[in-house]
Amino acid sequence: METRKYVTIATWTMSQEALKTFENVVKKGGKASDFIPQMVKVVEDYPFYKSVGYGGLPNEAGIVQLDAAYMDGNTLAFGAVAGIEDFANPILIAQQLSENRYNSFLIGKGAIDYAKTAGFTQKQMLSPRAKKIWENRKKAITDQNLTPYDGHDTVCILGKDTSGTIIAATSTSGLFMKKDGRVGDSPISGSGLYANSKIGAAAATGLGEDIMKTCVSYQTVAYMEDGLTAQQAVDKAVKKATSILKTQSGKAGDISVVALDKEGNYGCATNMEEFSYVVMGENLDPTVYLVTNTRTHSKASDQWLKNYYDTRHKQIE
Ligand code: SD4
Repeated sequence: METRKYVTIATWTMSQEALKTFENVVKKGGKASDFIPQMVKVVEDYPFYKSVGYGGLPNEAGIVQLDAAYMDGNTLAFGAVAGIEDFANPILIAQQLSENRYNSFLIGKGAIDYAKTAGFTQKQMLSPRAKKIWENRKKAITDQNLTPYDGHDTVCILGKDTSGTIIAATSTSGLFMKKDGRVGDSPISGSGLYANSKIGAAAATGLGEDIMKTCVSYQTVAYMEDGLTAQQAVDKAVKKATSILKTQSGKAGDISVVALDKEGNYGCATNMEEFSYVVMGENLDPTVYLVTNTRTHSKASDQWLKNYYDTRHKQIE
């Protein structure tokens, strides 16, 4: 039985504004292939999120290299870019590439040349704020002998529209202080995202190297195909990925996954202490929830949200 005619779920609180912006479009029967990339664009354009689009943190060499992907669950069309520099909205490039039968995933210079020829908006993506954070972090890594690889949040947005089309999209500046040319899971089908309108969709955020070892997005969709709901599937997939990694490699990085199924149920699971996600749908206003690695879900309080936004907008010394 169909639970919700339409539903959208996104990783991290940073997606809240994007979902709110398109709430009416979604309700009025907008197409997920239109509104999902536009929602991701809102997050890419927002300068205070240090892990996506403009304001995203640069790699070890001080260059912002972005990854993004788009998947259409009706046709399984898939497009992606990796390590793209100086373009405002990698998600729009990924979506256009998904229309290609061949050459639908481009990296580095090839992606840049394609985007230039296609006329996508060019932009210097290193914001003054991101540059400062990068400089401070570089110094802290040397002074305090810290591990450079933390502070990374990919925006993943999944949507089922009133026609039953399911779309998945991701966009990220990747792992903080990544090496030049490093690509994570976000633009990789089955790892960072997967969508099939006949079943459901899933998308992941966390340590790309570990997500790619477990293909957790595909695994989540496969569990839905076996008959599990979005929440049951995502719980099982995150648990399995974490346990395989711990057993076979000795450790598991952060993995958080959002999912929705064709009935319009949504789900989210994490192996982190706390992870935030945003949902919106039929009879469901845009709401931020917190999930824990013990599978409790609770609505984020006003105070929690205030602290979140205060931290994001804090002056960087
Ligand atoms: C990556 N998975 O490049 C991305 C980063 C991320 O939350 O999602 N962080 O590995």
